[in-house]
Amino acid sequence: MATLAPETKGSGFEPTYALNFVNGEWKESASGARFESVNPANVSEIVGTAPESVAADIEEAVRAARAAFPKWASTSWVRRAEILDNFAQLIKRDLEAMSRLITRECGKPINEGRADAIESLHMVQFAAGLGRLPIGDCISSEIPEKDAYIRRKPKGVVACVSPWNFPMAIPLWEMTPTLVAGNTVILKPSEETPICANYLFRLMEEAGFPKGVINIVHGKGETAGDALCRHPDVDVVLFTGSYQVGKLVQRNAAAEAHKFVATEMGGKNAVLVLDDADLNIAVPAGVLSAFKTSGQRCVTSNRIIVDKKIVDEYQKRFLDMTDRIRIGNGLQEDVFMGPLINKEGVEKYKRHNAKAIEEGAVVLREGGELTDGDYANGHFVKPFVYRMDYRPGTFSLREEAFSPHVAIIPVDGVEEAVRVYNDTDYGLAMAVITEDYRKWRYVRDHAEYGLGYVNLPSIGAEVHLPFGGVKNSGNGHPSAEGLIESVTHRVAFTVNHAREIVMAQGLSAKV
Ligand code: UN1
Repeated sequence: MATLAPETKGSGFEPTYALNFVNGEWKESASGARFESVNPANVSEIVGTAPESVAADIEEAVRAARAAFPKWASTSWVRRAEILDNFAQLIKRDLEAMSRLITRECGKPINEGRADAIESLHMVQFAAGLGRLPIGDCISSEIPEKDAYIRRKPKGVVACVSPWNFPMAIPLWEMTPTLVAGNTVILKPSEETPICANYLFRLMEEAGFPKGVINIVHGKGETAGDALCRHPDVDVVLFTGSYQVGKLVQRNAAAEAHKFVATEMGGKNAVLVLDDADLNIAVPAGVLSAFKTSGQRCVTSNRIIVDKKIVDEYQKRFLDMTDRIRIGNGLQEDVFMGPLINKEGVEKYKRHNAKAIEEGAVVLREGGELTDGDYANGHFVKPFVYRMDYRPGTFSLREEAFSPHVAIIPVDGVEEAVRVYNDTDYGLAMAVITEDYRKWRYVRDHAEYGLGYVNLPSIGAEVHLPFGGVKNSGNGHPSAEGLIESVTHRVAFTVNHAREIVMAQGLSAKV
């Protein structure tokens, strides 16, 4: 039975002992219960523990966020941005510690842990920069003496629900534009990565956010997350996670007319390798898209759609590169693929692999769990690679596996490549590999996605772009750069400078 190392027990300010942070105070949940967060590369290592929150904790957090809202909303954008800038400095100071914690808690290799921490830094810097940008527009009126403005106002109390695969960057995609715009937040982070979220809040407290402006409540999705998203005094829910849960959140939120929900959900993304592709780009683009984060990004490609003129050569080179992938504990620098997050992740991977075989996959690399030696204590699996001819309605070509599971699908020409790409209910990320500007333009205009790439993998978005998808991947309200639209109202405001009333549209002002 695993035990917590003595040096990791202690007060609320130790990174391994997460607490809720509500109204400027670190506290246990009302239930007093706690849960463990383990390292998926070695499940006998407890990364830390966190409170198991209940509805009473949510109630308190929403009340605190509501009470803090008026003062925060009337603080200037510049001042709010300065606090975010303090936060950015602290992230810089702690970058390496954050990177290692990310790797220990969610398993991704240290290079990816660092990328997550750097993406976190970039997000905070970007949000701080917004504080000195225009917050609206000045528009002329039909009547010369009238000035019309569009101004952005914060919406109020914003609930943020974040996943484990980017345990620092995604909470910050959600929270930082929200905060600079003058809203107050309550974060319910994934129960897989509470320690990363706790770390962020320790830094945010140090950065100097006033009490009640930032709140975190740990716990399970079905209890804490559900109570938070359903709370009638929450104005906005920002959700990143699975389609099934996102849909439920949207449905429940419809009970309140004022509540707005932005969802970022899954993807069944693809790399489209066209007949003129440079294979020196196409092969690594495929490998990175399929296997970075062990296939656990929502922008992971489970499909590589390859023109049949080059598919044999592509397949050979793709497999050669796949065979060079090192799998192991992500704290070792040369590891490319860490473990899956948990047992359920492994079960899902196996289910998808079995289904592909049942549907006629020609298996090229059989994948499977790694259980010997150092692998025995973690959720390690190998890449599963298969070739499959396209048939409409094929489960394994349409449903997200969230694991290193990838199909090579031969097609005939760019139009068929796009048709095959579009045959899924998702629409998040798409990459096309071609030297022909006419072809990528065709793909740009006919494929369904929120993030498109040419001669790149389907992963690796930067924070100064909107991040979101279409169809079942999201409800059209992207995160990161795109978030400000979801957390502000654009109000119309018109001022008359004349000494009489002159109406627009020729409307008579005579009484
Ligand atoms: C996710 O896929 O869950 O675009 C987030 C990327 C990262 C974020 C991915 N910047 O790959």
